[in-house]
This record gives sequence, C-alpha cells and structure tokens, in this order.
Amino acid sequence: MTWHLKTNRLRVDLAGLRLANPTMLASGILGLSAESLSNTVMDGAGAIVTKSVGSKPRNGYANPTIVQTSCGLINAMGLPNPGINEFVKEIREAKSFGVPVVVSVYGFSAEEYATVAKKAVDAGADAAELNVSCPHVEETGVEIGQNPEILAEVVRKVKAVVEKPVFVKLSPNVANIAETAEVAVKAGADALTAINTVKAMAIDTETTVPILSNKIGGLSGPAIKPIAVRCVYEIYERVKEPIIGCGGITNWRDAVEFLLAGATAVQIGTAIALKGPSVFRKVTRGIDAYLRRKGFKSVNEIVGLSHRS
Ligand code: RRO
Repeated sequence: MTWHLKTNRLRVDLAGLRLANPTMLASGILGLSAESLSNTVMDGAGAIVTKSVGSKPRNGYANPTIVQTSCGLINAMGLPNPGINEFVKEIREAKSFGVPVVVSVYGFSAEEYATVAKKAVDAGADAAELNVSCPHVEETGVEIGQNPEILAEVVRKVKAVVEKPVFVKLSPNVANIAETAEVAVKAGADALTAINTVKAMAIDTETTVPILSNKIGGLSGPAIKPIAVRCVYEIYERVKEPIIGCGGITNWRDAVEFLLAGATAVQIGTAIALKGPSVFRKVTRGIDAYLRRKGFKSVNEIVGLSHRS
C-alpha cells in the first residue's frame, strides 16, 4: 500500500505535474530499477526521478565510487546506466506506481539529449529532467551547464521533440546560477532543479592518495544545504518558472526552508541512503504539521515567502 497523507494542503502543481505532496526522490541514489523506485513511492514520495540515463549503456567508474565524510557523501559514480533502450522497461513499470515519473537524461550532444528524452517520454515518462550539471564526467554534465550557448541548444532541441514538461538540473559550480537558470528558461525550460552536487574530494591520510578512483566527485548531504538554499533564493528572484529545491534535505524543517526560499517542491537523495526511505513520510508529516500550526491552507502559500520580508 502506498502511503500518502491525503490532504489538499500538500498538493502542488509542478509545471503541470500534479504531486500529492511536495517531496520527490532525487536522481542518483536510487532509481535504476523499478523495484527500488517502488519502495520509495510506498514511503510517500510525491514523485520520483530516475538515475540519469543516456543513449548507450555505461559502466561508470571503478570502485571506490562513494565516500562518506563527516558532513555528507562524495560520489563519482560516472553515470552508470543501462542505456535508454533497455531502460524503457523500467519506465513502463515505474508508471504503475501512481506518482509522476521524471526521467533524468544526459547526453554528449544536444541531439543525444533530445533522442533520449523523446524515448523516455514515449515510454511514459511524465517529464524529463536534463542533467546538465554532473560535476565529474567529461563532455557532458556541467560542461554543458556552464556554457550558455550549448545549454540553450540542448534545451531547445529537447523541447522541440518532447511534449511533456522539461526540467533542467543546475550546477552550483558556476559563477552565477540565476543567470544559468535564465538561459535555460529562455530556451524553454518548464522548471529548474537546484542543485546538483558540489565539486569535492577526500584524501586518505594513511595511503596519502585521493579515495575516489576518479579522485574528484560531487558532495551531497547536509554540508551543501545552505549553498542550495542560496541558489534557490537567487533563482526565484530572477525567473518565474517553478524551482525544485535539492541539496541536503534530511528533515521537514530543511524542506520548509527550501519552500520559503522559493522552491515549489523538494528532492531528497542522500538522506535516503543515510536514513532510509521513511524520510519521505516524516518530511511530509512535518510540513503538514507546520502549515497547520502556522495557519496556512496550502503549501503554495509559503513558496517564496522569505522574499517578502
Ligand atoms: O553518476 C554520477 O557520478 C553523478 C551524476 Br550523473 C550527477 O549528476 N551528480 C553526481 O554527483 N554524480
């Protein structure tokens, strides 16, 4: 049985997607098999985002691909995925869970992003989230998100072939994230996800060498939450399109902070790895209790509220 707190207070409209509550599974930690997605949905996620998928299968980097630090995780998975042709089966199965399914897409060219996004939507995806922000795979990810011309071309090419909402996941590893957001929106993005991981590394003091096989990876978890809140706040001041907050959310208060900064919904990733999928129902219950305590009738009333002060 899927758990959902059935109240209108928590419903959100995210660029046309209807969510029973504003929590979403972030791309990455889970999301390659329909089975792992299903556990998350049963624990109350309002929507799910899959692991990033590309045009061809990819093994990703050698181990170690993940290291736990005192304030979060650093990963350099290297985009492991089975390729979109294989992945369409998982998308079809995930559709049966009863929540919107967002497929995270990457490519090495604008054409590749468009081809993969179209196949995902044809298989039933309710939206595509363009990963233009992976911090450590060459010629995709942040190399696209940091270049306004290429970013705009990617978004335009995807929008030309996909009739479902297109989200763009932004990198914090840029000089001005609001400017990048504006480029994406002008090219047709329907919503923005902020943020992907922050470039980071860890070194083993005994062996004296970097721990990850790729040496550099992306930091997620509580350490990046204040960075992510600032990014959402800055984007909200610049664009009208909905923002999905992501980065270090572990409890309801973190989620409320993102909503006040301007997020319409929030994505949770690392907290699932650290605390398990029950985090969705705890965050959802906490948001609902906060709204009731403060006298708000809908979660929408607090989106961007911090800007009015
Ligand atoms: O697969 C990864 O190594 C990865 C990706 Br695609 C991403 O977008 N962000 C991240 O931290 N890791």
